[in-house]
Amino acid sequence: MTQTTHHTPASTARQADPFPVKGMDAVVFAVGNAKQAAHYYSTAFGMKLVAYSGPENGSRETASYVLENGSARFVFTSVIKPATAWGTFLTEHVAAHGDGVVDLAIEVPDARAAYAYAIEHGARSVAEPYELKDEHGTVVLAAIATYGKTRHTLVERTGYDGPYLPGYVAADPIVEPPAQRTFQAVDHCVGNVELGRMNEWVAFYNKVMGFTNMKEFVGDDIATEYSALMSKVVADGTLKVKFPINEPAVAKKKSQIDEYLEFYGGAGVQHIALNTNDIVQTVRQMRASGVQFLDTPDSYYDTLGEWAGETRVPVETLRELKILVDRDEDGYLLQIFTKPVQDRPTVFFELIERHGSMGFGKGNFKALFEAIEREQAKRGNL
Ligand code: TYF
Ligand code: FE
Repeated sequence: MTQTTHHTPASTARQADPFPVKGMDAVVFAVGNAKQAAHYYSTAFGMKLVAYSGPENGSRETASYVLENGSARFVFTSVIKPATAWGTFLTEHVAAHGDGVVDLAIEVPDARAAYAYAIEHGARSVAEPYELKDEHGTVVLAAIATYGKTRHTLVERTGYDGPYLPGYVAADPIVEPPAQRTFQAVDHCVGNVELGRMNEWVAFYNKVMGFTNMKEFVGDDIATEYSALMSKVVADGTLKVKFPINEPAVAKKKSQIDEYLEFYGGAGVQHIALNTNDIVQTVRQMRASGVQFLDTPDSYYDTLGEWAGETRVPVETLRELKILVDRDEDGYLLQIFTKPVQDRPTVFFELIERHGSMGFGKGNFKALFEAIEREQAKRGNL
């Protein structure tokens, strides 16, 4: 059911890494009300507010809240009164797309070099390299365009010791973060692109960032059978930054990707997957805080042991919390998906606990896509 592509060995990729990255720097969301979003991601997702930029510290155009959980960093920005092209962009973005991701920022050791490589290999410039300075040091930033209106800001922050970027001040947590961390890193960031454009965007990451294709993808056979989508994954040579790209497939039912494209108003970020070391505790906590997860039928758990084997979590606990399991030659993973986190059926989150497997849950695609289709049907979009 899955096919295998050639995967560049990590050692080869390291030797000649044309586009070294340190990891994800931040996922930046443009939202209608950043103050309330910061509250939700604090109380429901267990993140911690660490930095703020707004009128009180000289930013009269936008309010931005920076939340962290381990190395995962989310920034929520909303417009107070547009004054520059950035304020106009954000206003129009929220009007057209609802709450969504405007920037998958990547931390790089050398932003000027990364930007130059990307532009040389066909990237469209959004911002030429520039420096921001304050008493904590200097940050170099540059930005290139990706699918839809999404961008990748390239962030060079080595030696900078401020709470986020110059222009931000440290902020106290909104609530006391949970005693046990809910998640600690961004595992992967998924984009939905228009029908027929997946390979173009995969080629973009191959060329512009030297990313290679990971072996897991949804082929034509799966697409027409039940998934109604095609998917390929690109990653940097160290697998710290992983970007699956989906496109709709023509199948028996209306694709979940078509639903996203219709309601988002074009291509954009579909889901952000977050690494957790204790998915059971995290799901319990998030459910108790009101986060809604996709349902999984009991029949999934009735046959789970036969193919997934033993995991560190008893099947009855997985069944209770609707956590999914997948296993491959390298190990297993536990994962679960939230329902969309805004009124539009667009952006959602995944929690993933990896035990060796570097896959994305291909064994769950059928169960997962059926669960998504049940939600689509409730919304009248199937
Ligand atoms: O990131 C992935 O590939 C998995 C599976 O619409 C997935 O999380 C793929 C497509 C999709 C939802 C989940
Ligand atoms: Fe995922």
